[in-house]
Amino acid sequence: MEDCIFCKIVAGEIPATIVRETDDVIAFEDLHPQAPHHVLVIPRRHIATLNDLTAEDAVTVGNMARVAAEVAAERGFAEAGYRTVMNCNQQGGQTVYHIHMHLLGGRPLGWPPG
Ligand code: IU
Repeated sequence: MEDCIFCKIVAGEIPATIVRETDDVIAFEDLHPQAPHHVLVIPRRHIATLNDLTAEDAVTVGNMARVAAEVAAERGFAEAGYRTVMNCNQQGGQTVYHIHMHLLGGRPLGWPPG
């Protein structure tokens, strides 16, 4: 997708602090962290929103969750706990239309979200 900022990160056309890469997923530091640890996990393939997922994306979405858990473990906050969030469309707070899993950790997180 030519105008997608996250596709450009996948392609290496714009910089990001990449923390993990697999065949189908990459993880990088969020530019505006909302917690001591705030990493975004995205599929390499452009998928605009959660509403666009098909059965063929199931393994990749599972891998996104697995990578998030691995980063949490590597950084030592898996046992303390953390949150993963995938926002969908305007009322869900989605601002970048390439699906991404937020991994937030390193502090207590309130509930419900705003
Ligand atoms: P959202 O769920 O679509 O609202 O999350 C988008 C996130 O992408 C948000 O936390 C931004 O800080 C983050 N981000 C980024 O890390 N790098 C970018 O170039 C852009 C957004 I644009």
